Amino acid sequence: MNRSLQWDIFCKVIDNHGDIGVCWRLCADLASRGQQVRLWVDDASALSWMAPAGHDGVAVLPWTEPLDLNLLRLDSAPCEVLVGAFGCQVAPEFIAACAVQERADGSKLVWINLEYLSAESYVERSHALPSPVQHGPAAGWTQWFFYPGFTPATGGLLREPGLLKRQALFDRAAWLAERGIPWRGEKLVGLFCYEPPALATLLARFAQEGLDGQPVRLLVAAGRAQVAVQAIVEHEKWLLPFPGGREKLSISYLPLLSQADFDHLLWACDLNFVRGEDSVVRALWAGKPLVWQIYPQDDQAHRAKLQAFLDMLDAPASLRAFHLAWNGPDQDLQGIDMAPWSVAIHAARQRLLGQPDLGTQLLEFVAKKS
Ligand code: TRH
Repeated sequence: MNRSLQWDIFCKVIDNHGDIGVCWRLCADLASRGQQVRLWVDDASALSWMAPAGHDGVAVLPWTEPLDLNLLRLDSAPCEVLVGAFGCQVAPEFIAACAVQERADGSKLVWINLEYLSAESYVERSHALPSPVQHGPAAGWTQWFFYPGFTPATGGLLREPGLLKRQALFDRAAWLAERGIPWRGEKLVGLFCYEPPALATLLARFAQEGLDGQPVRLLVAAGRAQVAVQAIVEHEKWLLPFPGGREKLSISYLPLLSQADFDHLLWACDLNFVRGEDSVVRALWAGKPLVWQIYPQDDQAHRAKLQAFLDMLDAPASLRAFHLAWNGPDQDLQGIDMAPWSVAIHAARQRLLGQPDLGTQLLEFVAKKS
């Protein structure tokens, strides 16, 4: 059992839900292992649906500029681990307050820069490297880079204790009934995406062929995925070229789900389309064939990142081709080949389950550095 420490995690919401999604998951994971966590976030609005019940041991505090230090009882609960998520610049007034505290009682804090997830090789080289602080009130401290990743030489993936047990107890028919989703045994396909140019082709494919010769029920996540699908299917003539299309493809639009319930969606589906960095990891744990829409970057850096992910999966040719099309600018789409995709994801999941998870590794890392 790790000693209980006071963590302060800083998160800036850039866009979409990944920054707050990963930070919340980390906070809840740490708290469930007996840690005390303050999450400082500039926009906590998504937590109202992502984590409506909050979590014991996690306090969510507004990251205003300047930070309201009255919210902080450093005297009663000094920061012992400081985490800046995804390259954000931790509030300087917070660091100054910690420095005063450190001088007053001789306490030492561990400062972590939590980086984005990637399967690229630089991650192994960069993980756990120190960066000495040269200037300001924290001069002389060290920041440590902590890189999540897919190999034992990285910081690992978030996988909270109890995940596999919850998954084993999951009852898909009961969950669908609770959610009011009609289900007549169709193949269930989860759709969480941005606006892939090939989306119309995918919908047409399902309306023509279903999936693996069976009808499809598409479960569309709230937000951008829903808007993108509706923009296509609400065109009154869209089904005309597909005789019988209404029997082959049904669509259910989902409300915003809590993170726990978003997992249920991934576990319920036979095939998961996911996007960004948190849902792809959750889809890996779900263990069903998955297609990832990577978060696009202006400098095209996401292309190498996608290749590295496919290499990590040891993806069969059809899964690679489908990913390249789904993430590409064109409307073409290759075939869906469920059996080999399933084998690849299952093998990756088994391998990744054999590696220590991120929360465990972070606690060990901090214990060594404090
Ligand atoms: O929303 P995203 O596209 O987030 C992105 C990426 O992480 C990207 O790398 C990052 O730079 C950018 O944000 C700023 O996809 P992601 O990462 O899967 O995050 C979605 C979160 O939202 C995830 O924690 C699951 C959660 N979610 C729910 O809890 N319920 C829902 O109904 C939905 C649709 C999502």
